[in-house]
Amino acid sequence: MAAIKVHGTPFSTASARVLATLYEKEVEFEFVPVDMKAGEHKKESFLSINPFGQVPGFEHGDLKLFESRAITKYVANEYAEKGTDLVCGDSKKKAIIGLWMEVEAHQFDPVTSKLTWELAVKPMYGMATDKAVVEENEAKLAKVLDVYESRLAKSKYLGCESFTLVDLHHLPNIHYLMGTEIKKLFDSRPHVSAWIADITARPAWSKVLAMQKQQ
Ligand SMILES: N[C@@H](CCC(=O)N[C@@H](CS)C(=O)NCC(=O)O)C(=O)O
Repeated sequence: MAAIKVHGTPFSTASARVLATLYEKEVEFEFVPVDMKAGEHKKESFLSINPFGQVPGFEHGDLKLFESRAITKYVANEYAEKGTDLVCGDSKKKAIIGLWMEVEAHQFDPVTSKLTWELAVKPMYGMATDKAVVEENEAKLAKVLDVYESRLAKSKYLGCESFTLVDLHHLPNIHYLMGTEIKKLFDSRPHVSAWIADITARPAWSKVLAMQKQQ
């Protein structure tokens, strides 16, 4: 069986999503660091994997993929029998999981990515945070989290009663935002707060954080 290669950096939220999935599925892979500061992701060798010049890139034999959520779905299905079942249930349950994956991608990710950029990434590079962008997206996130609070009051995890890709996809942005003033939005919602404590304690996620520390 051909080896899996993940091209990226564990600090990138999209790369971290793929790494967490591989660790959950207990699938071996080779990590190929991409030096984004040196612009390696815009060079021809990387563009042959992701023509948009963004990490992560993924290779499994002659299969080349990009877009983190497409990669995590491939890994979860290809290795269905290994590690954690990340897609649980019959087709109706899978439809609900699909729905919440769309919610993460279209409601949660756009606002949390902006907040992560403004509050976690920009300060690391000595750049000034745009307070207006924070205010606007904080208000949007509060509304999204109200929906999550009500969903999590009825279901232990967002997709179904067990941990799935839906929950995993949230981990990277939550990780960054828990170190910022946005933490208060999560902490003030008891079911959201318990869900975050649960999903961030997963051993697979700790392995991604350990990769960040090694870089
Ligand atoms: N939707 C893409 C987003 C990929 C993405 O935005 N990657 C960022 C790092 S998290 C990147 O490569 N940024 C550099 C750039 O856009 O030039 C995915 O989920 O894979």
